[in-house]
Amino acid sequence: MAYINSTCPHDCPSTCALEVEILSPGEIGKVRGAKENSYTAGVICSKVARYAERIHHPDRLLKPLRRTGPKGSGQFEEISWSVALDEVAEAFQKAESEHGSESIWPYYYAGTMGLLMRDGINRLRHAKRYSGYHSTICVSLAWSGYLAGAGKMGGVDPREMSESDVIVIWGTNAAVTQVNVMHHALKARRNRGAKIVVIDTYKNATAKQADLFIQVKPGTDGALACAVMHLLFKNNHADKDYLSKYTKDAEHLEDHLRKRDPDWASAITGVPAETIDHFAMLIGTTPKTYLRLGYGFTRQRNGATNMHAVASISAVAGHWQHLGGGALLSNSGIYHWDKTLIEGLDDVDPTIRLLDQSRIGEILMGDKNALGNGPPVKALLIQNTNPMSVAPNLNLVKRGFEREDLFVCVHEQFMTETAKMADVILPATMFLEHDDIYQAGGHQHIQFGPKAINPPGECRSNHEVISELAARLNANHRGFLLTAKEVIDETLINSGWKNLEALENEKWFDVQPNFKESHFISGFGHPDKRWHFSADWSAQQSKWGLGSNQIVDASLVDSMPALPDHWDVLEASTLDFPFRLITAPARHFLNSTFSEVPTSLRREKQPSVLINPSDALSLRVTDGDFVRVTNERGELEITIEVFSGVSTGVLIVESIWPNHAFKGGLGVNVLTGSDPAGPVGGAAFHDNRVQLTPLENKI
Ligand SMILES: Nc1nc2c(c(=O)[nH]1)N[C@H]1C(S)=C(S)[C@@H](COP(=O)(O)OP(=O)(O)OC[C@H]3O[C@@H](n4cnc5c(=O)[nH]c(N)nc54)[C@H](O)[C@@H]3O)O[C@H]1N2
Ligand SMILES: Nc1nc2c(c(=O)[nH]1)N[C@H]1C(S)=C(S)[C@@H](COP(=O)(O)OP(=O)(O)OC[C@H]3O[C@@H](n4cnc5c(=O)[nH]c(N)nc54)[C@H](O)[C@@H]3O)O[C@H]1N2
Ligand code: SF4
Ligand SMILES: [Mo]
Repeated sequence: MAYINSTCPHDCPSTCALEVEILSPGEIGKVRGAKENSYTAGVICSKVARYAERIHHPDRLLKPLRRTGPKGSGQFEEISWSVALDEVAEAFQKAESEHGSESIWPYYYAGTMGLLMRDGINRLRHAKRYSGYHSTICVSLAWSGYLAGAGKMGGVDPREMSESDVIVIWGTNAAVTQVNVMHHALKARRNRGAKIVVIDTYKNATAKQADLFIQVKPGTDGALACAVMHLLFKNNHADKDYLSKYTKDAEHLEDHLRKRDPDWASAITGVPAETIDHFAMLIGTTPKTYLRLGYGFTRQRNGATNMHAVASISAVAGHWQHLGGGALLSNSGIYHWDKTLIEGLDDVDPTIRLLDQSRIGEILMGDKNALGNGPPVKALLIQNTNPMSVAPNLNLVKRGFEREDLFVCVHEQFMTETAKMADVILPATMFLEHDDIYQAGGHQHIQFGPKAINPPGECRSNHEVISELAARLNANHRGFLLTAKEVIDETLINSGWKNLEALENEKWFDVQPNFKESHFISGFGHPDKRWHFSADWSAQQSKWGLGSNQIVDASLVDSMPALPDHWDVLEASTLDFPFRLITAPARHFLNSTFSEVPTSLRREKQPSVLINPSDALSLRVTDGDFVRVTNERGELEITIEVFSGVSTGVLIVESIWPNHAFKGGLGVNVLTGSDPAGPVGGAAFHDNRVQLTPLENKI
């Protein structure tokens, strides 16, 4: 059978190079990882290996639908594409004429990471002066912290792990969320005896494979990093030559860290001082230490400062200079894209307001501050995201979506929780049914994903929908008139890459910058080319295009410590809410995607909360018991799973299960908060205080 080359479109740093078996013009068979791709190396996750189950799922949306019952009732009737698009355009024109163009909010995220299908919605937004979208649900805490130090989003080639002697997997459950990291790390252990260190809040699937597992209390990585750097200085493992040549404020840092010793950090992190000593000695004596930095540890209210502190370790030790040494959070800054055609960047009006993605609840509920004191949001166009499940403060989000005066159009592959709240639903293609181009966050390839089969029913791609809406809304831009392939080809050329034909022939472009650049030997990204130990947090605000005080309170940003530290702004436990809850990902779901796939559902079994045995004992609960988890924002009924790999006082819920899996009709995000964290906003999904009470009826 014929295999075609493609790319996994999902929101995962691995962006795997795929080979997909095509059985007929409308059917796929097996999906496997491309062996020849040096990062994918033939390894993909099990969810995508059985993609046939998702793409040929009997519940795919196949026709446009119009709501007939009350909002959220799930009552819809089929309509034609032209009627559906007319109705959407009419609703947008009405909102615009009554409340101004900013009352329409295109809302999207990374359900597909294809540059055209994901970001093309911005072309419509710019052409029509619709409200802008400040993206904070995933990377803003991590990136702002890293950028404050490095000045550029890039780092050491992940394939260089094969040269590393110590690999530190910091705050990412890589075995679950980006399996290829584990593949490369385990290979280094096999081939050269590299040690794998995992730093996490519980003994997750990644920690189980570690040589050294350091279990921290949630939100305390900044303290751990400070003590490690304290010891590097004290043990003469700080590289003084490197510090003077490549960094700024090293003396201040050394001075500032004098009091931040292992005992100080131990009290904050819960990690024994001897373990901190051992870890600092290990990396202090191992030049080839590779920090693979994750997103998980930054989903805390102090996440940006923690990222900056942790990433500073590589600079203090001078690890960056060595093959196999240094750090990687994301490579997204290495691609010099010119996205003018995709996003309509030649038509930007900087006076148009930005709205915070994570505060969709407040925004829909008319919170003046969240609306930037502008007009209410009267219409939403939603692509590639499922906020009625994944957004924080979900009770508020639901109330917002229930507003009778809000018009909602959702372009989707399935009848998601968000689609159920829509007035008009449009059926969307999947990645093998449209052309798109991809860049990787966790490696360095540019890849193409061609249209390989015909879409089922009447599904249309995001690019088609945006272009057809543009025609009805009199939005003008060349990008609306081109085919997907034409936009991709021109974008490649305008960005200085070879064209699409070359990409198809070569399968992928490996665009890893050379050693000197990846290791910042030719300088970091700041104008002075140095690593900054003293973070300029308000500069991050302007870098992210935020006007003063618009998204994050200026006083919060002013209170951020410049030098690495433990910033004490966590949602600390109280007598009423004695537990700290982390809402981590599950292996067989990807955010809310795949929760419609039977095998994924079967393997995840049921939503459950992991609890330490001694906490279970004192609450008199045991495996399989039903409990209620509550906090100031909401409550959830869920099953108990006793697990000694969780610390006392900490609870873990793995996954974003669908809302309907819970008795109250809403999922885990009823417990998470949407208050914007510094410096640029961001949801602290793993920073929640909660109470847990046993329920009478066991299941
Ligand atoms: N199977 C699967 N894969 C996925 C996803 C999924 O949902 N499922 N999601 C995708 C997406 S959108 C993203 S952004 C990436 C995210 O992938 P990751 O970078 O792995 O981020 P998270 O999944 O949020 O990280 C969860 C881990 O962070 C730990 N953690 C939480 N708080 C702290 C802390 O304060 N300190 C430390 N050291 N650890 C902490 C949790 O215990 C948990 O093990 O994964 C992608 N891949
Ligand atoms: N409690 C908790 N909540 C979290 C997190 C957490 O760790 N804990 N993680 C957060 C993170 S990191 C992220 S990134 C967000 C992610 O949240 P989302 O971006 O909402 O991701 P998904 O839930 O996977 O939803 C993506 C949707 O896009 C649709 N889709 C896919 N491809 C296409 C396409 O080509 N066209 C159209 N029109 N639709 C498409 C899919 O069918 C799916 O319903 O969730 C966040 N929410
Ligand atoms: S590991 Fe990530 S990129 Fe690779 S196939 Fe799975 S979801 Fe896609
Ligand atoms: Mo994410």
